[in-house]
Amino acid sequence: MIGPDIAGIAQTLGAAADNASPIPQLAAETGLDVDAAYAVQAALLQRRLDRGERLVGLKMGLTSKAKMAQVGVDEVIWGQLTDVMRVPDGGSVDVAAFIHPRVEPEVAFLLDRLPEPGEPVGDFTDAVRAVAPAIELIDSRYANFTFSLPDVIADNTSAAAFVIGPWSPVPNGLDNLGVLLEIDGRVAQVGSTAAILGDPRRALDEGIRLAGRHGVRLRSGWVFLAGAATAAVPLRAGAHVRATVEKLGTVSFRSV
Ligand code: OOG
Ligand code: MG
Repeated sequence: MIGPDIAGIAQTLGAAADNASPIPQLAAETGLDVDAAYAVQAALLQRRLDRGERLVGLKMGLTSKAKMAQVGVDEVIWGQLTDVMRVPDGGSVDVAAFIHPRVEPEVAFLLDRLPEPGEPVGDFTDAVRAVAPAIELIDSRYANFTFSLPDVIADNTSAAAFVIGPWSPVPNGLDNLGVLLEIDGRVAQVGSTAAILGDPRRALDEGIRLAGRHGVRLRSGWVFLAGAATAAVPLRAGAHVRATVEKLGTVSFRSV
């Protein structure tokens, strides 16, 4: 049997992102399973590297029940972040570059000394140099923001842009910090880091394990997004978006 056309699907998804133009879901029709979907994601990343982008980190997706329920997919997934997706703290983003952008509050880790493949993360403070509040801007390339598990994996887990706040040393506990997302000064979501796999530190173990299955090894100096603690909120033009994580501070950007 001939398998799905990995390069062709990556091309379709890449063009949808470049043109901010939605496409129908494609996994069922093309017979894409989870492994093939990660192969599409790898091809999409290669397409970005070929045009000069740099791989700067890894993001986890669907590490909280709120997120799983919002999109109707209940498996932890991961995607890849490049330098052009990074928006400076306090910077601005043009919503016209996206199809139907949403924002979600996250916790970011700055990676330091990672274990060898197959080894567990020993001391978290060896593996992670610093932590920061973050905002992820997600933008599914599928119409109506609707997808299956392999669809969203192939689409680099809806990764579109991210903003990292000030880095702080790793605090004593990360497992029960209040999380707030505000739009134009109004509360849009409230939650706790406990929503992220019970403790966002667990997201790193999962990231190392799941990405390792597909030959992706996390690197010192990378940014790691542990996944949203709350559901995502649609982003319109002219909004001021701010996320606050207790003990870690705030991060913000504006949309135009
Ligand atoms: C998939 C990406 C999920 C998260 O933090 O849970 C994600 C999506 O919701 O489109 O980034
Ligand atoms: Mg996210």
